[in-house]
Amino acid sequence: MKKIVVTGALGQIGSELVTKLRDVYGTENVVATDIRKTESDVVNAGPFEIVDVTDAKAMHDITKKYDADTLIHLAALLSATAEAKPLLAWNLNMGGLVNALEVARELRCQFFTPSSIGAFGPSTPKDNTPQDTIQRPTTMYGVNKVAGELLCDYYNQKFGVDTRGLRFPGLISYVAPPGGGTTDYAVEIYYEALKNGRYSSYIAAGTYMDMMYMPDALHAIIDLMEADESKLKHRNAFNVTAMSFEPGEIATEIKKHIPDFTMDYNVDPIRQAIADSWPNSIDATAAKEEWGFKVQYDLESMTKDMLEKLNVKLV
Ligand code: AKB
Repeated sequence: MKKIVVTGALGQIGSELVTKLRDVYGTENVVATDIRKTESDVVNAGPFEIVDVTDAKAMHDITKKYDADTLIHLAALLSATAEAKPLLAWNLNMGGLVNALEVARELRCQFFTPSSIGAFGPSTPKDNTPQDTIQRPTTMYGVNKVAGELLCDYYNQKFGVDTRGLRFPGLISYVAPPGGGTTDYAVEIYYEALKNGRYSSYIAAGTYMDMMYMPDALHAIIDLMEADESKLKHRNAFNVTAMSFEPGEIATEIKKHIPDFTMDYNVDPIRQAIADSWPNSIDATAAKEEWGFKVQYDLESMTKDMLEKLNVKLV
């Protein structure tokens, strides 16, 4: 049985991944860590420790204390926040990652950290973006993600650490709201549709980005971590996606459930520029071939589920 430490456990992915991992591997075998504490199941329903990922010793001590063999490193700033605070992003995203990799090296842990579609840039082919292609991002977040992919490759090649990672698209979930991302509009729109019947999109009409529903993202992390290592050629940076849409298309889908829903646009130039530098849609063939990546949800089934679950949550 795995013994797993998760950093950034109260963030958008961690809030659901910890619960899922506890279901699969047993509550006592999944240690959630974050820089803060909240009244939530992640904190109250199993082992939880406060850890600042820029504190290498603290991360090492907690991983050792629980005798963990797996480290899932999620703590990071997302794209829009990183663009507003580039130096903080460099220090947290890169400093945290190198500390986590050092712990994995010293304590011989299997390692996972997410990359992103943000690892691509304006000179990357925009449609059906290949697995192996040009990566010259123009955002601090993208610079962190490319450097992170390379650093994880380095720790594998140089020290034999079993590092694995996914280039996630925008993740959509009804559990924990995202914070500071460019794709967050595709989460906010569901909340606003249910609460106010309208939404003002900060992303312009016609801007396509890849997205995935959180249950598929959680499956993908576990499937990749369980995959036969000998089959992984792209171990740290698999393109994964479930759908690609622009704001008008998600609005049309929501209207099928809430006929009076309306959307207008109030474009945020900073987040729009980030979105414009990312692919329209990426190719996930390598993930399918090397470890059997698959998804359950498309825009239609995700929208139905999101609205049902959020409706229950918001009453
Ligand atoms: C963001 O928008 O910053 C993230 C991502 C695509 O990495 N959701």
